[in-house]
Amino acid sequence: MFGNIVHRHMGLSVSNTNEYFPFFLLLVLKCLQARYSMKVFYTHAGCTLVALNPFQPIPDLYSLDVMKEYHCAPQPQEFKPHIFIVAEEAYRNLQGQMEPVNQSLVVSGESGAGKTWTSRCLMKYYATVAASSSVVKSQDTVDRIERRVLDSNPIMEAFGNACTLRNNNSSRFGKYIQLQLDRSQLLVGASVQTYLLEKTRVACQPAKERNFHIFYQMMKGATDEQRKEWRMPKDQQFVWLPNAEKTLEEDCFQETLEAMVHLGINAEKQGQIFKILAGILQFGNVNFSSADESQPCNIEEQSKDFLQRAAGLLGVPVDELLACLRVRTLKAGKQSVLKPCSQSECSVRRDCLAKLIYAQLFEWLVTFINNSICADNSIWCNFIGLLDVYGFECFPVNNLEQLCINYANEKLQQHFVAHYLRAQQEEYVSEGLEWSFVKYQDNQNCLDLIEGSPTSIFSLLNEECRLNRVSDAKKFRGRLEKELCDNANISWDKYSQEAHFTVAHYAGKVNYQIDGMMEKNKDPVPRELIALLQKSENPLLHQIFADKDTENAKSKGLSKVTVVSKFKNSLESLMKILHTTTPHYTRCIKPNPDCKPLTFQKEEVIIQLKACGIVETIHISAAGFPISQVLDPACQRDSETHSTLVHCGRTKVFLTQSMLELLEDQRKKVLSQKAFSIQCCWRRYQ
Ligand code: AD9
Ligand code: MG
Repeated sequence: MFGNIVHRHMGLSVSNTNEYFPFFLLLVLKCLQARYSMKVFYTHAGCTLVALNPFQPIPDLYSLDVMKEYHCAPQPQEFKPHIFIVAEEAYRNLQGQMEPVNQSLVVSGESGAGKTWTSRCLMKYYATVAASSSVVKSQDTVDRIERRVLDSNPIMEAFGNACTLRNNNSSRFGKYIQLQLDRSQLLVGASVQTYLLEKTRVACQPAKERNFHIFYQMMKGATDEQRKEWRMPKDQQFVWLPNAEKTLEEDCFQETLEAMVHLGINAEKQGQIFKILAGILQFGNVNFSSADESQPCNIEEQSKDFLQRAAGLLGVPVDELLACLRVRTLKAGKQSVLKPCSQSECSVRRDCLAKLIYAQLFEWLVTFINNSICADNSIWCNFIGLLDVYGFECFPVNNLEQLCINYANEKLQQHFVAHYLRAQQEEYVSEGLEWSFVKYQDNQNCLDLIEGSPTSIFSLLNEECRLNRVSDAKKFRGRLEKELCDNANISWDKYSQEAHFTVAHYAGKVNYQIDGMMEKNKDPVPRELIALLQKSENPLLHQIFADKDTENAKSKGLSKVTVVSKFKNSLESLMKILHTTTPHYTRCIKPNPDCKPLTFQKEEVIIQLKACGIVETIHISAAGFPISQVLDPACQRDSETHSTLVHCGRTKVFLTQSMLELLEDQRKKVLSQKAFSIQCCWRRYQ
């Protein structure tokens, strides 16, 4: 849509477009604002779809009828821009091909922009248009695979989303879900891959933010009987349950429970899950005290009841639980030495236990969901992948969690740059087309800074962890300054003594606090804690930890690999998968920072448009040739043959969007004439 405006009405030639960037940016902004005021939330921008968040439900925008309309249209592209066009395009790309390329729908945007909402819409779309009607009729709805795939959402959001300063339903984990389709294009299953859950939130909620939704759902939705069983009286204040008075749509326990039933988590398993969660919650009210930090400490008197309840709920002996929290076991050869912990060490161990249990429970849930929805390999042949990760974040205080989240967003941006902005233009050049390169913001330098080798923020963090010494944040700042001073994307406030650093991300500058970063990266798990949980009488907790080897550091799921190394590897695997698929990009834009309905703040939007390279995308689409077809070798010739609408490259012919539309019109005319003459012939012979 923007491409056409630029090309048709601006009369700009390919060579002079770079100079007009600021002007185009304003043009795009004005256009989006005008559309937003008319409640038009989707706009095509080159190869991407821009989705503006209305921050209020829009009746009928995603109804069954609308889905059908887009699905049944011969040319959905001719309809109003909509997320269903993207969905349909990916779906049709798999149709009728001998060896179709799997598809990926990459949804990006900053926190609160609407990625998770969009992913849910896409899942509903496929669950509707790709549903097998015969299955619908013959089976109970609970058994239907489409239902189960959709039901994975409320569960994963209950356990993995939380209310933050940026978004009441903020995803605190990344998710790539592959919708599996059979030969007849029917949805037969799905598999979910998750990325780095922000588990620190269990034990530490930033000011004005909340813990994961599931805890509030339990607190608000439990029956009196459950409350008793879970030791959660209505008037109990839990330290790890701040801002419980906030009413959120997401606090819907019943929906989570129903989804669990649909996925096969029976009442007994549910009971075990909620006891574990209730046990975690009790930990928050357990405090330790000592005369001074150097002295061994003990549990505070008023905390004893909470510890007792936690032990009961987790099914472990209370004295052993207390011993694990208070005393460290040091291995010296074959001998073990017991060392009492200081007050702060005890609190760290308490938090570590809570985080460990929660993260492993989340992992168990994801595995359970996968077992319930994943189709057998022999049944499915292609997939459509939906990527929904946590969006770019900048809070008053940012630490390793934000560094990882923003790094993931840098990787996605790099995928877009590499796949579209760079690859497309390089292809024009290699095909011998006359092309003046459209400049774009490449974020490679920022990625080198974060993950590059030999020296980067990640490598220095890992080195610090390997040295296994007490980390000093100020010294680490000094190391970063010395080792990374050549990279323009990192800076420091020279006048501040604080241990911090600032990274200039593609989406904006973020100031990171170094304090605590090294410890979070190490993420040490004392083996006594695992040994304790293995003794649990809660069958689920016992099962979760049964195969965790306490002696071998590289045991399953609890390896000594640092957090950033693990995250980097998992994102690299994701990128490899994405590179094998045909990507479709949707850019969600947050029109105001306060999540107010139908409020468009130009300053907010322009920053996001600039950051994601939307103008460059439009330029390349408008001035370039979004459609290319491989030439028959017999017709190959010099690249001299070109017009403004068609260019013949060395091996491909390139068409502009307008040329394609022209050809499509011609094709339709010819086809309708043929249909007419066939009809005439038919009548003559009748
Ligand atoms: V985060 O990176 O996980 O913190 P997201 O996922 O980008 O973020 P989300 O999808 O959760 O944001 O959207 C934020 C809120 O905007 C939702 O809870 C809805 O209340 C609202 N929203 C988003 N998209 C739409 C929409 N198309 N129609 C109506 C919407 N409301
Ligand atoms: Mg989200």
